[in-house]
Amino acid sequence: MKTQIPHRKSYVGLLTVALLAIGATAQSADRPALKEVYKNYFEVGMAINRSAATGTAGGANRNQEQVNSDVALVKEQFNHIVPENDMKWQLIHPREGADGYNFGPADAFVNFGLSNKMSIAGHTLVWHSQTPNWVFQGTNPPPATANASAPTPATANEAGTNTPAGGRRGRGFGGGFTGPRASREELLQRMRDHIHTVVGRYKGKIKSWDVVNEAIADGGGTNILRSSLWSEIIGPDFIAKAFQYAHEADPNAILRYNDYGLENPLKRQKLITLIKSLQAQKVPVHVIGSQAHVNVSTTFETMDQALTEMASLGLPIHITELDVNGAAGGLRGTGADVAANISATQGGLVDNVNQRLADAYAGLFRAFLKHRDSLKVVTFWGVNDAVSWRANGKPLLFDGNNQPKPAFDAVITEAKKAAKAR
Ligand code: 9MR
Repeated sequence: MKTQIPHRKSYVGLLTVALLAIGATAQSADRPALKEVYKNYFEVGMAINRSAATGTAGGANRNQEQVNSDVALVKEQFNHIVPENDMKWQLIHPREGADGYNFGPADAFVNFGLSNKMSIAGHTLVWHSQTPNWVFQGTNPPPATANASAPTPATANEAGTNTPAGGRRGRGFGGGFTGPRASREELLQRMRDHIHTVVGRYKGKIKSWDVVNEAIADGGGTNILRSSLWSEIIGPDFIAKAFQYAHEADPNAILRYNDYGLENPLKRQKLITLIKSLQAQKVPVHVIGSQAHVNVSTTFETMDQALTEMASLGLPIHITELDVNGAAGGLRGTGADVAANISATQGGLVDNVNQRLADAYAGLFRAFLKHRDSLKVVTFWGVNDAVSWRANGKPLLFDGNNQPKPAFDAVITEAKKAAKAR
């Protein structure tokens, strides 16, 4: 027996080493990293959820082993991160007042980025969605001209164009907000306090901020801005004010206007009108953030055209929320609304989804590379299909086991082709 013990020990030891080696191979293999192959062109980022940023299971139905694997993949492949949810007003500032903030998860996110030497984007300061009711509630009955009695602007979204759940004012208002509204001054003061506190806290750490998110009305029509409590209470200059406050809070931060559906020429035209008007007013808007929640039918030509027109504004561009919906129900559009997401991920996956996804990603990255002079960051909206907001559309480069899909190889190949052509 005595002789068997060391033998067994060394056998176990060997087995452990072997398993570790296999584990390491399965995790990282010899595959290239996106951040490496694109390093001469642009940063490659991803939206990280709370589980991965804190390294703890809990959210997104991932167990601890899966979270560890997600974290390893993030570190292996990306050099830029954005928080998927934890800096949204509802989460970082759920209650009124100086002690109404919840900085824990956001701090963990920033520390993750800093300790892994990633550049960090913040998301998002002013949005029609995910903003608590108290923000818009009046403490005093406001002057009649500035709020509740204002006529409904003709900018309300048309049915089916991205109308948020809970009415045209957007998700996150609980649908039950009926009391007096804040006055313009009151709301501007809350916006300023929020922006100064959040941007100020991460000054010098967060490099770029989504200052205003999704303010443009969908589709064609004459209305540039969507109707929201921000636009109704403050007026259209809520956008300029938000940028001004963010610039005051951190003069070195790169300030982005962020929106989706800019592959649609009609919506893109509205973006161009909006940005030109902000530029004419010398508003400190520094980057166009184009979300790019696209689908497998989106071509090189479509993205090339979108980037060409956006670049004409003279600002750098960041692709901020890239994913390619592979669900049949998603072929109709490039919207980003959570309420519309159910239908966008119905109907099963398109035929040959892996090949179609790879082809679409190849075309998109060819366009990104063509516009490398304007494009500074490309950020995927999630690390893998399992944690994606659009999981049913299997829209990312890695599957739920963090294995690369053919689309990953296609994206790597485009970088290698570009390097050869230099
Ligand atoms: O991916 C995000 C999802 O987890 C949230 O439930 C949802 C609502 O906050 O927001 C998703 O991210 C959105 C992003 O913040 C803004 N652009 C559209 C994205 C997809 O809906």
